[in-house]
Amino acid sequence: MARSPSPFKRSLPSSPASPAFWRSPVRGPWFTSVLGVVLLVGITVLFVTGLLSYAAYNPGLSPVNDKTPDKGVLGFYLFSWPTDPHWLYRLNQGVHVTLGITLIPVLLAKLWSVVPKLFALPPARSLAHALERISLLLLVGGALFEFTTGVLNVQLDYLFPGSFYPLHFYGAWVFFAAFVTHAVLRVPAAVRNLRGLREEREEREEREEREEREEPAAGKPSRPDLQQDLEGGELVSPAPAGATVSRRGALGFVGGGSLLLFGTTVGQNFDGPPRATALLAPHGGSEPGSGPGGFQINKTAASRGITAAETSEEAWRLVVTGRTGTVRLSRAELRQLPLHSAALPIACVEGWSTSDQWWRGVRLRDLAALVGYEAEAAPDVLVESLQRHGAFRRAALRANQVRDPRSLLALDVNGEPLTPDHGHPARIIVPAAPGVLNTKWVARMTFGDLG
Ligand SMILES: Nc1nc2c(c(=O)[nH]1)N[C@H]1C(S)=C(S)[C@@H](COP(=O)(O)O)O[C@H]1N2
Ligand SMILES: [Mo]
Repeated sequence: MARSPSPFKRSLPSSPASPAFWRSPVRGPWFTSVLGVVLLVGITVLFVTGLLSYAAYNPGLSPVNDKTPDKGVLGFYLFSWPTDPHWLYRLNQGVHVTLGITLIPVLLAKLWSVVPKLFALPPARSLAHALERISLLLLVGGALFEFTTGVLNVQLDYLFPGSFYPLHFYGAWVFFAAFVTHAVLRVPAAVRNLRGLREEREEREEREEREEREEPAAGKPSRPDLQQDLEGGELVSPAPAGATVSRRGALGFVGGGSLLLFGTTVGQNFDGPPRATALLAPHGGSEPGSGPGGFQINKTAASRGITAAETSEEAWRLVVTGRTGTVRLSRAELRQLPLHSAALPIACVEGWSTSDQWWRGVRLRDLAALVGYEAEAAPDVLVESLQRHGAFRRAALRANQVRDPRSLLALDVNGEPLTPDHGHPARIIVPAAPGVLNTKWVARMTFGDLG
């Protein structure tokens, strides 16, 4: 039986450099412009919350909290992270991580929508065109790098401990420089496209209404794709395959993906039943259980090599050093000092946080007073844990954090002594600070100006 030759087979180009190679009818300026405008807003928020998160880590207290070389140049904006409002880091990091994860489908769809341009030949038509394409490589590479390192860090428990910060931080600057260049070049066109398309649609609807009233058209002729005439019209396939979904439908699909990621992530910012909905969020490798210590645990005592022998009443002593020398305190002696309470959350850089917990312990500024500092003139402090290996066994706090009356060396949480996993015999808790500064199993505190 003779078959009629397919009209496409012959003409289908095999090279991705040819526009006709790309056949999805979804590609076009509208789809790309909508996604671009969403990313413009979203990535700007990611950049700002990211820089703030970095400031909250106190990288200026070198070389303890962060060892990124050249952070002095890129960190020109750094400032003493405030202690108010006490949920500041919880909000900042919740937005940074949740929004970053939610934007993944938008980013992927945006890259997909412009992928034909990646293959366009010649590679450069002019110097300006060459520069633009290089900036696009930095943009795409930077976006993939920032999203990948971010997700790996959140999901895989600090895959690059120590090196994650410099990677993500340098990457953010490179990426954002390319992003700003791209936005300056492209946003005007995206906005014109969206505005033009809306006006065009309104006009057409009016015209169609009028036509229907005057002479009901039988079988309207199909219109050419108007998007070809817009900026970025070369994205429209010259040989589109049959549509399986409308452009709006495709956008809805992307939005649905984002909503799904959001819905399975956002719960990690809350205690109780919402946390169980955070299917995609890692749980730090341990179940918090119930009772006073029943809130999220990042690293367990066992996993950090903390033993019952070294935290016992007999063995453990807090060593506090300052201007007037060194003081050693047992847990019983710490309990003789004035004890204060504060309701504060744990908010991890990974993007999970707890509600406020009731902490009770000795004010950091009262400990500073034991070694020769007026409470109002307390300096920075270096806090070191019993932990011998691994990240986060020591952290530095700034004077403004030490002086805040809610900053405690906590002995109890929610009315009971700390559990081993939450830092027994004593841990730091500071308002508005990232969890990483709330050192557990504290052994030594050294007061003095650090940098
Ligand atoms: N000694 C020590 N303290 C530590 C850590 C650690 O690994 N070792 N992890 C920190 C991090 S990253 C966080 S988010 C909080 C978590 O406290 P939690 O386990 O009580 O919720 O503890 C901080 N204190
Ligand atoms: Mo953390």
